[in-house]
Amino acid sequence: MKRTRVAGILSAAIALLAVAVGPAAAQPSENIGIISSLNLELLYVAAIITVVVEAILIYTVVRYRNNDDPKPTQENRRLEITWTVTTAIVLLFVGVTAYAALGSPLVGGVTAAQNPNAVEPAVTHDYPGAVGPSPADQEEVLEIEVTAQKYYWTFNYTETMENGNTSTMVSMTSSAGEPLVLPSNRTVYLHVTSVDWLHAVHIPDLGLKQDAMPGKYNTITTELSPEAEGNRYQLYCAEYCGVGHSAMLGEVLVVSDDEYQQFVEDPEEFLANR
Ligand SMILES: [Cu+2]
Repeated sequence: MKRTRVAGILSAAIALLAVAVGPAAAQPSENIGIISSLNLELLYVAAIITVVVEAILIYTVVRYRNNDDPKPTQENRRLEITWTVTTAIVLLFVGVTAYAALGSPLVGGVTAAQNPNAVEPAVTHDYPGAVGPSPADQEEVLEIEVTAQKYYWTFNYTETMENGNTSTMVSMTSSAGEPLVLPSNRTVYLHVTSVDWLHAVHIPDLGLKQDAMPGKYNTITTELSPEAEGNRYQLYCAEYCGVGHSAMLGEVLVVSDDEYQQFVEDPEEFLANR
């Protein structure tokens, strides 16, 4: 049975591809690496399906072009099982690969369930939703509060003091042309919120996107690769928020850990030389 064979080949090809698609080339952040790999996997599978479907279509048109008396297909159980099972395999593949990507904190955000013993997040507003790092990672994780407001962004570089309160080391605003400065090779937590209404932070090249909601924090995380050092990335507002929305922009500047220490010690001096 030809159709069964085609379905078998298709299923085998999808399974092979799922194994064969390796990690994408060096990316500026782990987040965008995961998203790009998922896109590629889905694209390869979609390309194979397109070729198979078009081949069957063209074959059918050519093969039966002189049939002046076509008969409708009567019940064909084998055909029905084939197209049901093939579709199920494709949907399962899409679901499982997408779930694997979305389940990562780098794509789906940091949740309390993933950090059950999390320390208090270093945030300045009394809003719920922010998730702090686990105690073992507390020293290593850099926490930054990203606050949206009509029509600019505030970046608060925060830390937890010994008495448990949050102190802000540095505060920068996009309206003053100041970038969000991120060190490479270090886990960064961005606690995203808004003080008026809905906005959304979006840094497409780094694979970062999250809603900024009033009265609530959403925590996202990233780790930037050393190849991104010295680069600037565009930050957008991705939620239509009013007349100033299209100008609600910012920049992300990636630096080395040493440069980041210089920045925290004297932000004005550091940024003046950039
Ligand atoms: Cu907006």
